[in-house]
Amino acid sequence: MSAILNRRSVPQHLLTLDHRPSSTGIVHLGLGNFHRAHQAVYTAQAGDWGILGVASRSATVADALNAQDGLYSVLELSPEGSSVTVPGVHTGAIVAAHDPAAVVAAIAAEDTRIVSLTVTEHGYCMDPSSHRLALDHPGIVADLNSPAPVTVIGQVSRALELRATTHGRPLTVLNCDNMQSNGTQTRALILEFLRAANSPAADWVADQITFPNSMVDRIVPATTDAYRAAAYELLGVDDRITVPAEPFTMWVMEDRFAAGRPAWERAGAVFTDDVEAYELIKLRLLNGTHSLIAYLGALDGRATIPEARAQDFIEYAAGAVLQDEYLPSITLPNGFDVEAYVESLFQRWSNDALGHRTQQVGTDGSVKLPQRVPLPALRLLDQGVMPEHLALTVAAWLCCVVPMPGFDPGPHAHAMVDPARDRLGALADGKPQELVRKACAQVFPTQLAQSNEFVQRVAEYVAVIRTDGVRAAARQAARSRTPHQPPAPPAA
Ligand code: CS2
Repeated sequence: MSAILNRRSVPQHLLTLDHRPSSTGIVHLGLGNFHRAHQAVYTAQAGDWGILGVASRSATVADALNAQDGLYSVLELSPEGSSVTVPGVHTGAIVAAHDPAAVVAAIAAEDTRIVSLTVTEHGYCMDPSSHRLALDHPGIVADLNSPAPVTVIGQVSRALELRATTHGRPLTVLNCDNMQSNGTQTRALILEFLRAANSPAADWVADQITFPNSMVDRIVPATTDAYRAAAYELLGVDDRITVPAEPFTMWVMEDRFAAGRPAWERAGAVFTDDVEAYELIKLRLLNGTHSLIAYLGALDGRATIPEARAQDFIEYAAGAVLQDEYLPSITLPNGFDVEAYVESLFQRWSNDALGHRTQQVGTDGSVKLPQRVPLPALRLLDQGVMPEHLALTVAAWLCCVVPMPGFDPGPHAHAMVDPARDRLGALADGKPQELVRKACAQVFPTQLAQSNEFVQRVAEYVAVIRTDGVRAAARQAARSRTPHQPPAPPAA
């Protein structure tokens, strides 16, 4: 049996932080692959800031991380080659579902200066129509009456309350999920929770706690045995929890930290007040287009994003949704080279050494698409233009996760996990028009769900995918496309 990765067996030259961190300044909720290939990598390069990792439910990563002395490897993969590093920045790991009170205590500890979050879009318990806290969410209902909260919003809120009533030290809550205005939204959700709980700490939180907005970016697939074997080749020891990642990485955030922060700029993080523009660029051009590639790809039998993107009809649809429908909805920061950015996106989606799966990007569409599709779609609808490829995105998603009777979307679509799958599945027996109308009402903000023309167009694409296949639907969208006209230059 080969040796396990730990402080004794790790090849020292691969360690980013060469000593065990002396204290825990950051409590991080969401110990998935993304955090471990992104924020943890930046933190390891930024000095002596330890991270306590909190897994939400599964003990797999937390147990392995503890057994490996807080170590794991990041396996960087590209067609040019592969390499591995070991950040070495975690001081331990716990599982929230096993011990919610320990999570509250860790966030409330005096030494904790930042609580950061990658709990995915559905970890925030938002009402899809209003984007406010879902006060009827069973977890929120329970947390409003319990000292051992089960939701992330409940855990952070109760911990802030505890800080307020004990040592009173400020803290930063840093959302690192793909949500628009992620810091501002988190602040609103936490204040809503505290006010609904009649907590006297609400005003203290509003004053003392900062919630910087941030944009995070790195493509990070799920770990498989093939990645573990590749990491073993480079490490010479076994790492049960290696994280595969692309070489590209980007992090842009507001510099509003109430109790200090690591020098993340040493690792290339950018601090700016103009985060919203970067968030929109990332959420729409990358994530929005990614969703379309994933759903079209899965319906076309493609296992990975690079295989999907290599199909001419998908490359065309990706270019169309990006150029005609997402890009015009964004005001670019001064000096931003959008052509180079778009070219780099297509290159990143072509990384076949990474093999990012369509199933992974297609997972959780009911909570990802509301962050990506509605505002750009409404903007065009207001101008009298039908956003054909956004309608196709929604139709392809529905065909993947709520296939109508007699339609088999294939194995990659079946493998997509979606919190709304069962709820929406009950709608599959009706006509496409009914299915789409009810599904949009459950998932999207009211304004989009009530756009009859949009709902009608999505339903048409659902019907075409079902009877003639995804390629026929993409051909129809290409024929109906309204290419974006850049605004005319002002008259001299
Ligand atoms: C993807 C993202 O799964 C998805 O929806 O679009 O996880 C994407 O890979 C990352 O945001 C890249 O930074």
